[in-house]
Amino acid sequence: MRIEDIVRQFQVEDEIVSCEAFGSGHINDTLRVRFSGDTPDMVLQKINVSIFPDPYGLMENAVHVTDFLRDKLKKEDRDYERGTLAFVPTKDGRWIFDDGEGGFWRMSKLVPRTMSYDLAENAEMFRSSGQAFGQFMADLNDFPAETLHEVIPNFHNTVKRFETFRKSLEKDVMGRADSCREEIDFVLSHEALCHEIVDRIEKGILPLRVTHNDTKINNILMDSETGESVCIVDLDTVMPGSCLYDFGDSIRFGATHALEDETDLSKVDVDPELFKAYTEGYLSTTGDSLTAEEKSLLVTGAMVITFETGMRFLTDHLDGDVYFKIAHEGHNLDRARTQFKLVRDMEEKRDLLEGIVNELC
Ligand code: GN1
Ligand code: MG
Repeated sequence: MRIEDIVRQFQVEDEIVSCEAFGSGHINDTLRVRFSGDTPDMVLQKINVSIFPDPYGLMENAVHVTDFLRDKLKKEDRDYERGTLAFVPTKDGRWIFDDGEGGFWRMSKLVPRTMSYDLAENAEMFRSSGQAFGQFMADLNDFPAETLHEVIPNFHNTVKRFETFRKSLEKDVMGRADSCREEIDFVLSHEALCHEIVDRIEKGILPLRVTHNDTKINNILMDSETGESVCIVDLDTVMPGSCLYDFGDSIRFGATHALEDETDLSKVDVDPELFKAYTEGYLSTTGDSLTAEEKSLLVTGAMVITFETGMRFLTDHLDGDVYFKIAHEGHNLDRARTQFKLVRDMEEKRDLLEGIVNELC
């Protein structure tokens, strides 16, 4: 089906003027669509159903969460027009258009006058992203978690991720294991890390909250003039989880000056100043809702999710790149290497990072 015909299924009247690839996600295909007339630009996404097998459940979550947030923003006199995503229904009133060829599409309004960044331009921007993700969690504190579909079961179950890694290593379908022994050994020697959060959730020591689960800085739209955080996007993985994964994932991706796939590992490390800025922002909005246990495990959370993400990239490299989109052969291995370098750096800087958290708590 042509893109024009797909766009026409949604409740927009004007004609398409252009359509271009948008954003830097690794899973879904994302397009920015411009129209003639007054119709604002839209974001059209093809949901990757081999990863999200229940696109209807996924959209039910996303619409429920954005409606909930919009109501709250309105009541509290905050920017409800730009502060949360607005999805556009199809002409027959659904949130998904099934093109009959395996494509499941959704559309949302592009949030005007915003930009997203793969790296924070400065500490202030990163602090603002911490505030926004903390606020997101605080805003969803009274969201009815039991109504959410678990779109990807065990998404951040690091112990299960480790088992999956081991199976892929045993199979070694691409015959790649020999060429990444160092990275494999890194994973195998860090098995204990997988239990830090999972075991505490199971024992009831850590609470489950409604979490975002993909808190990369590029999942926040920033005001193009002021650089302030405006809107959190990519609500596909909003599910019950631990805030430690959310906090940690932001640190993993953003408290460094290197991209996720940087090949010069000497550039890959955690910048304590960025770490401090994010933590300050996050704690300013999560406030009293974090438990003492959660606060004491923030650095651990960063290490666990960085390790988990590296392990997922390495698993996909061994599997033959069937999950994350790649731009070249070995791309997932490059990504795994940056993550493991970050874990090593966090291990070295652990006391320093813990000191920063203690000062701020
Ligand atoms: C994927 O598609 P994207 O970039 O939003 C992945 C996240 C990873 C991230 C690594 C559903 O997110 O879990 O942390 O790549 N999303 C899914 O950059 O697996
Ligand atoms: Mg995502």
